[in-house]
Amino acid sequence: MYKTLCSVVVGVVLAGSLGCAWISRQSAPSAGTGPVGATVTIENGAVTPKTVSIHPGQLVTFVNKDAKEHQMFSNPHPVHTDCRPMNAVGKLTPGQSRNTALFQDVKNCGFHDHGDHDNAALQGTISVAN
Ligand SMILES: [Cu+2]
Repeated sequence: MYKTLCSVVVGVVLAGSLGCAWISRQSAPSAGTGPVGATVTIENGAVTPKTVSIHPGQLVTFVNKDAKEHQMFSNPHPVHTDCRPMNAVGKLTPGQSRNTALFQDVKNCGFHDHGDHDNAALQGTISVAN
């Protein structure tokens, strides 16, 4: 259908190729560039995986499959200022899940459970890279 449309556009307008390029870009499916870059699961008192990799413009989903509440925030404790998109997760009751905000800066973002901030099993890193 788009091919037919493009032929018409090329026949009528000298700049038809530009129009066709625009149309194919609009109709192309997104290929692995959706907003959800990774998922971190909290289960049996630990985060899995400990490190996830995403691209700028993506977010991470945190899922609490543990039996207790967890409060997931950016490092460093207690100010949580390194990677503010991380702080959108916050408190997760058992069974709850929430997304971070979109990460834009290329950097490594450490996170921890604010209620158990020295527990290495509840610490991890979101690697944001192009
Ligand atoms: Cu904290």
